[in-house]
Amino acid sequence: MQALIFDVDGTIADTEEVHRQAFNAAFLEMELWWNWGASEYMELLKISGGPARIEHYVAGLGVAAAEKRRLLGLVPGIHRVKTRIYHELISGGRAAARPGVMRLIREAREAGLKLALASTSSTSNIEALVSSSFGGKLLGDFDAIASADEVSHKKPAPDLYLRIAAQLRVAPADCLVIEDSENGVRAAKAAGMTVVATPSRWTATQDFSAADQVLYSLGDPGAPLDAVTAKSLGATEVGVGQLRALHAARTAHAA
Ligand code: XBP
Ligand code: MG
Repeated sequence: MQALIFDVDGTIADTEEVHRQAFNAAFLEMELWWNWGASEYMELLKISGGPARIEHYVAGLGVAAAEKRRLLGLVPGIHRVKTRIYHELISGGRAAARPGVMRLIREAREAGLKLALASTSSTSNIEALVSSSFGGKLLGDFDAIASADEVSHKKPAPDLYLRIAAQLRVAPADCLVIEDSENGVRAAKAAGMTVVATPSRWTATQDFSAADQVLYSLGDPGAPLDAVTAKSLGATEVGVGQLRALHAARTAHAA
């Protein structure tokens, strides 16, 4: 294993509640009568990418075809308003880092692994989140940051992960990915990488059978792994050693 790649939304921080609030605030600001509740948003999260998510929602509205076309024409503007509001909310520190993420980034850096972020969201959203929830200097810890802005096919297509591997100059088989969603796991697996799923409350009902390991937390001294997981991993938190073992086991299995 030579590189550790983190998905962003839902993986390094629980951002989806902030995204949901930003979508709803944008709908209000643009005088649309939409409001995405938590359970509806859990369903909509199966569509990667904000613009596509709004389009999917419009397609399901019971309105005349001409009205649907008009609403679809508004999507880019709605998403721009949503992104502005998301930046305002996120810079207020709304999304806390998930347990173990900061620790694992530090340990991976000390172990000489290459580090990257891969998100379906935009580069500006990634920078706003990392600056507000991790301290701006952490951005410098990443050897590559890739976002949906740079690829034509979003997760579950492998494009974003293949792009990251190329930027890192590491073979996909030598990369391990941490992801919170089924689309993300499928994208990384399609790219030929080892994948550890860390479902969030928003993705807990999705199918993670394609993942090489499913963990509900990476663990931290203050938030140790549950006893069953700790016993199977031989540790109360996931460190570089545990990830190396997972990667080796998957590589041996694939051989
Ligand atoms: C999660 C997504 C994004 C966010 C919303 O991305 O699918 O669409 O939900 O952000 P990740 P945008 O792959 O990082 O989990 O509105 O900017 O798309
Ligand atoms: Mg995610």
